[in-house]
Amino acid sequence: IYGGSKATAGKHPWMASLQIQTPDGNKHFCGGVLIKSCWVLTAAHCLENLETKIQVALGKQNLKKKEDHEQIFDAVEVILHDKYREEMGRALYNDIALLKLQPVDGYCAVETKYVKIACLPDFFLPAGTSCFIAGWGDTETGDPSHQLLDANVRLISQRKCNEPNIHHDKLDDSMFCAGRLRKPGIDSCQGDSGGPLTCVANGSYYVYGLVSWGEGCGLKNKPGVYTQVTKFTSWINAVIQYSSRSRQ
Ligand code: 4AZ
Repeated sequence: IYGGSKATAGKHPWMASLQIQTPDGNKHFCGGVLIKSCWVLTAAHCLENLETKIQVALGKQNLKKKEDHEQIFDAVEVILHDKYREEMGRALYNDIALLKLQPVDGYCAVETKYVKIACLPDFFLPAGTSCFIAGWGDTETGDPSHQLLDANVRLISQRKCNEPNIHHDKLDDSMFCAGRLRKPGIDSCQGDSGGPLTCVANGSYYVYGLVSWGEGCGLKNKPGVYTQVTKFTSWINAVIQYSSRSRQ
């Protein structure tokens, strides 16, 4: 996160860190968001070409420390959207995927002050709405953050974002952009991918977007681009239902 600040413990309890095991310990590679006890939503581009086992850490603040509130799971299923597509030099389309967690002693995520489920949106919010982005990705120093950082961004209209000087018709309806056009330098970046853009509506937090792509980070007229989660709620529900049925 560029232009962010340290998030207090429990502020983003649906925030997940996706990690791969390496010889010198686990390594964070993408964000994710808990949407059901055994399911984490993330970006498809995080999971393509991954051979190794993925672990999902919940309830984390500092990735460098073992923390009392953390809950760690292996991923047992990885489901990428069948229309996920990367067009070189252009955009990531339908950039969404689901991870199923392996229960530990019969349970996946257990709700606590530090681990909670985010709501899925069934509505579209107007341009100008203020939302949060959070993650452990690169900061303006050029290095990723061990501490979970967050920042406030505003939703930008499709029409505005597709203007020639901004993202020039690269956006389709599977994505939207958000940032601070008058205050560049507040943005998501590499390592934040797959993590949530959350907005508050009628008193609850909704995972309205997933960090997907951009042109650099924090650059003027290059707001970050996010997967439009509302467009995928039927896909999400169908994948989860199908997976549960096929296991009975
Ligand atoms: C990336 O490389 C990336 N500024 C993620 C988000 C943004 C740019 C790049 C948005 O994963």
